[in-house]
Amino acid sequence: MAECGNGTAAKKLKTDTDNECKDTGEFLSESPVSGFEITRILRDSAREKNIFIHGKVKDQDAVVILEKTPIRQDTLTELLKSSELKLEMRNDVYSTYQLHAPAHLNQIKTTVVCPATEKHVKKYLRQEIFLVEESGEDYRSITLPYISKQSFSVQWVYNILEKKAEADRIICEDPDPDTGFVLLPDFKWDQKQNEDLYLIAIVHRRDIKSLRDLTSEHLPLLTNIRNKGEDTIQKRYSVPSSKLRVYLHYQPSYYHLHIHFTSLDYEAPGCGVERAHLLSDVIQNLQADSSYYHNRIMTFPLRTDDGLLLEFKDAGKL
Ligand code: GTA
Repeated sequence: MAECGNGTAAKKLKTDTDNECKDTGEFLSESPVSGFEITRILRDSAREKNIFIHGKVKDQDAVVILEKTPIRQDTLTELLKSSELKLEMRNDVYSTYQLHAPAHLNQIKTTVVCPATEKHVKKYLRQEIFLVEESGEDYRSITLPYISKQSFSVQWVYNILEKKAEADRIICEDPDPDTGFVLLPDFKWDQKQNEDLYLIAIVHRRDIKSLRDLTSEHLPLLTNIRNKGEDTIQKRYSVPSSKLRVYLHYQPSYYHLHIHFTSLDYEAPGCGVERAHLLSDVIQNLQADSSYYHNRIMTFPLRTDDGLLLEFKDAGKL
């Protein structure tokens, strides 16, 4: 693992020969999804080519996400050469086929959440969404009490910071307790191609829940993450800062400060204006006004049965 900013030679993206599941070790002898019993489809998208399924694994609730991965340019020649084609139709100069690719070029990214809580299930269920306007006072009287008792566990974050999980995936670390962070691939990115590059920087400090807690005191932390994160990504993946979307979510799902680094060419879930706040804007706003995020009205989307939406309704705010 490199120190942030001291990125070493560009990391090789996975090539054909790396492709036989060597990146995570080897094929599992027991698949965590083979005994999965489907309860219901939470949502699916033909355009995004993914499906979110709720079910049970050995009596435990689980969510499984299946997602077709992007077609990689570096495997095109092999894909076209070594696949079988089944003709669907031919008409004049037009013809369509089913291409049966070799297994190692035909993977489906699979995410398993098990045991899944009811909150996980609701998070992935397709639901109507509503915009909420939250003043600083609303945050302190409605949101903060709610998230203090209802938010997702951040144990996975502590596991990363303490090197109990994903230690071998860390791209770089700045260990400073005040301005330090860990940069690693987000679990939505399979690291096979830069087109959908997605990394997250997780701060070492454990006292910053979200954007709302940030003041000018945190500017050294934020600028450190921006500078070293962008520098490391440039050196490691040859992606310049002008091709990166660097942002924070409000509301986040996990209330431990983290910053999203995604490829500008990739429309990551949650990168829309109603949820994403560019890190460079956040830095400028705090430079202009230290209590900007303490006081301003924040607008964000909530799903129909999100408990926080109910709290806003009960308080007569909707
Ligand atoms: N490396 O264990 C982890 C881990 N977990 C549990 C979450 N993340 C992790 N990364 C690593 N290891 O980008 C990542 C998430 C996310 C970030 C948390 O941490 O992938 P956030 O607090 O702002 O919460 O960010 P957010 O954005 O709501 O989380 P998430 O999970 O990305 O959900 C947003 C939407 O993305 C979902 O509603 C869903 O539409 C979509 N989505 C979520 N997971 C997937 C997936 N696997 N495939 C496709 N779409 C997905």
